[in-house]
Amino acid sequence: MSLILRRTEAFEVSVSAVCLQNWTQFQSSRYRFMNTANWANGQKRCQEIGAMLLVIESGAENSFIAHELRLRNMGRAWLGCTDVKIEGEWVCHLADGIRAMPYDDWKSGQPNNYLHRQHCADVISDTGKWTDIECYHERYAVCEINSTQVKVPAAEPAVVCPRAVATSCYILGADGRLHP
Ligand SMILES: [Ca+2]
Ligand SMILES: [Ca+2]
Repeated sequence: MSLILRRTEAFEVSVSAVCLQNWTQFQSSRYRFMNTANWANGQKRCQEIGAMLLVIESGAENSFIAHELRLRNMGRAWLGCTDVKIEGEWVCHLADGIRAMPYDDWKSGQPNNYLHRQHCADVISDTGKWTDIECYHERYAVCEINSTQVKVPAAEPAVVCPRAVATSCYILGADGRLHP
């Protein structure tokens, strides 16, 4: 019984180790850079791959993301943060719930809630500065997974791990290290 359980755990770890190669790492987070979508659809696509829209928590992370966006020729990307519920009260959607915005880098004059309908936040890759805009706009979706809470959904391996790649999976040994 316990042997079977251990084998299952090892398999899950091996799948995560391979699949997460498609993600870009910075500190304790991994990111996947997706196509444009409106805010709600961007969040939905991230959730479908076990992630959430990017939430930036430090100046270092902000600079990293702006740089990665520029490398990909991506102009503006969503942040997983809105003030749609209470105007001016910015909150961010994390895997374990909604929290007050942990960090901000608003562009001068932003957020301005122009025409009283700008309730989603985006980051501009050129400067790393943020603006509030209408949530229906199309922006790149950057999905983020915190490595400390990695949960690769069952559907993910079939999509991103071709059979040839899966043969190089790693097994988590009893010593806590990954082995080929
Ligand atoms: Ca607003
Ligand atoms: Ca604005």
